[in-house]
Amino acid sequence: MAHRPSKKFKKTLLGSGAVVVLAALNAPAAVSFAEEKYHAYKIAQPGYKKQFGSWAEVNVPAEYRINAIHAALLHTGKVLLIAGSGNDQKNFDAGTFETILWDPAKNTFKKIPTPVDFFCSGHTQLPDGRLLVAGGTARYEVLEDGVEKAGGGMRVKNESPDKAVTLKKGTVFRSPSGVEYVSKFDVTVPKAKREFEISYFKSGQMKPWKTKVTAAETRVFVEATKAGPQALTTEAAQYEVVGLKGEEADNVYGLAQKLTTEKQDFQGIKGAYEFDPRAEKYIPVAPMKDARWYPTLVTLQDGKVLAVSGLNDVGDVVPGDNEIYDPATKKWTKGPFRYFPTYPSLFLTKGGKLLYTGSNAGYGPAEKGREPGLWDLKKNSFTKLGGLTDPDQLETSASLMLPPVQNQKVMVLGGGGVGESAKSTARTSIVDLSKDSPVFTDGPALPQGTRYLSSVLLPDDTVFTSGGSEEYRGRSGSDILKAQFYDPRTNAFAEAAEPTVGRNYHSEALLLPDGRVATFGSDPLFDDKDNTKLGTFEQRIEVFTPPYLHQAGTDRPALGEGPRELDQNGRATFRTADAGRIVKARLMRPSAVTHTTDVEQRSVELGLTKGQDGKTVTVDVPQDRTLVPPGWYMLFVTDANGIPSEAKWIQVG
Ligand SMILES: [Cu+2]
Repeated sequence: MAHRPSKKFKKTLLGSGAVVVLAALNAPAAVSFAEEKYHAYKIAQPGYKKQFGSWAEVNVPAEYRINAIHAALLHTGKVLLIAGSGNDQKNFDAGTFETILWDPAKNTFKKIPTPVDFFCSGHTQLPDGRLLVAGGTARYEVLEDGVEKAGGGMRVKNESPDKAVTLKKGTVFRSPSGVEYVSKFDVTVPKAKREFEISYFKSGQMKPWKTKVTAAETRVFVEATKAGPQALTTEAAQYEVVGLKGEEADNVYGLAQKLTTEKQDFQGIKGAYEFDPRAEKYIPVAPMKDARWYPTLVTLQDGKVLAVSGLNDVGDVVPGDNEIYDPATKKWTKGPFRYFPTYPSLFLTKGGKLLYTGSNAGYGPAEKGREPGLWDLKKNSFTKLGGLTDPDQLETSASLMLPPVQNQKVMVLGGGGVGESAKSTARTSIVDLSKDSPVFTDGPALPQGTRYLSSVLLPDDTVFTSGGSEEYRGRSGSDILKAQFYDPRTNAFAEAAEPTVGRNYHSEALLLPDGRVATFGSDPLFDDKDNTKLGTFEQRIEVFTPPYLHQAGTDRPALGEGPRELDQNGRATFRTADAGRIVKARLMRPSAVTHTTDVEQRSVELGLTKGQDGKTVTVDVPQDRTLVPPGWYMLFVTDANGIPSEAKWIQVG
C-alpha cells in the first residue's frame, strides 16, 4: 500500500469542503483511499466471506508479543510459540529467551520459562503428545565486516586411552609460530580408543600383542587473542594446549585447518528438551551428540525421532551425522549418515522411507544435497527423483503431503535461489509416490515467484496457502498479501481473502482445532521499499476463517462423547446427533512449524460407519504407522458440503 493517507488526511477527506484541494495535492492518496473504503466494504459482505473467507487480527497484550520463530499446536489445543532470543543479538547477550503459550479458544497467553536459546532449534510431536525441542543457538553470526579477530573450528585430539580431558572456555591454543587462540566454550574430549590385536603362532602359542590407539576428537570454536594478520592461516597445523604438562601435553593437542576473518556463521547447541503440554514446561532430556542450529526433526513409525542437519558448534553444516531419539529412554543414538542442507523437508512415506523434497532453509553449498529423493533409512540408500522444474530454487520453498496421505502425493511450492539470490519461482510440483517410478510433474503456478509460502492442510481435503515474499526476506517491499486454496482433486488454485499482515522469513501458519488457520511471525530485512531502514520483527497474529465456517455459521456437524484413544482394532465410536450428515472423517496431525518447514502435518482418511440407531459414528484408523505415526491427532468429521466439525483430540498409540 504505497499511499496510505495519514490520520489527519482521513479526517479532512471525510469533511466535504477540503476534498477537492486535497485531491489536487495528492490525487493518488484520494483514489487509493476510495479504493480502500470499497475494499473494506467488499470483504465485509457475508457473500464474499462465504466464497473467500476472512482475516482478523488477534488482540495480543503487549507483554505477550513475541518474535514467533517456531509454532507448534499441542493436544491441549494451545499453541506453543518459541522465540528463544528471537533473532535479536541483544536478547541473546542478555540471556533473554522467550516462549509463549497461546490458547486460541480463550485467547489467553502464558509466559513459559525457557531454559536455553531455542532460536532455530528443531521440533517434532512425540507419541505421548510432548513436543521434542532440540538444538538452538550457541553464538550469533558475525558478518565479515564485524570479524576483527581470526577464528574458526579447532579439532581437539586426545591420545590418552586412560582418561578423558575437559578444557574450560578460555583455554589457550598456541600455533607453531607462537600465535595464541582462545576457546569459546567448555569441551570434554573422551578417552582414546584402545584395541588389542591378538594373534597366534602355528604352534598355538600367543604372539606378543599389538596395541592400537585411536585418538578421540571434539571440536571447539577458537578466536585469536589479538586482532591482526598474524593470526590468519589457511594451512593445517598442530596447536599446543597452553598449561598442559608432561604426558598430558603430548596426548592432548589441537588441529586447525583454517582460522580467518571470514563471516562466522551461527553456531548450534546440543541441548534437547521435551515440552510437556500438561505441566506446561520444558523438561531436559539427554543432549544430542552434535550441536545443531537449523536441524529437522522427524517422527518415525516407531515413535522415535530422527534429527538431521543443522550448523554445528563451529558453524559448519553437520557433515552427515544424524541421530535418533528414543522417547522411551530419552537418549540419542547414531542414525544413518547422510548430508542435507539445513532444515531439510523430510516426510515419512508409506513403507517407511523418508521423502526429501529438496525444500530447505538456507545453509550449505548450492551443489550439495539439494536434489530430491527417497531415503531408505535401513539400507541408507538414496534414490533421486527427477522432473522438478527450477531445481535450483528449492531454498525457502514449502513442501507438504497432500490430503489424504493415503494418496502419497507430495507437493513443492515456490522457493528461491540459494542464499540471498534475487531469484524466486512460482512453480508448484507434485510427485505421486504410489507410482512405480515416481517423478515430479508441474502443478498450477502460484500468482508470482514466492519464497516462504505458508501452506496448511484443511479438514476439507484442500490446502490453504498464504503470504511469503517475492524476494529474499521481503526485500524491496516484496511481501505478498495474497492467499489461495489448492484443491488436489481439481489440481487448481482458487483465490482466498487477502491477509493484511505480510509474512516472509521466520513466519509460520498452522491449522487450529476449530478449523481456522493462525499465522505468526515474519522477519523482514528492511522495513521500507528502498531497503534503507532495518526491518522490525512482525509480532502480530492474524487468523484466517475459511469459507466453510462462514457457510456453516453455527450449523456445523459435531462429535459428542467418545474415547481419547483408539481401541485395539484402531477404532473409536463417538456419539453424535449428526450421524446422517457426516460423510467423511480425517485424522489431522498437529503442526510443528518453523522456517516454512512443517514435516508433521498430515491428513489421514478414516473408515466411517454409522451406528444402527443413527446416534453414533465409528471411525477406523489405518494400522500402518508409516501412514499414521504414533501421537495425538485432531479428528474432524465433515458433511457433504465440506463443512467440518470442531476437532476431537485422540491418541494413536
Ligand atoms: Cu532462521
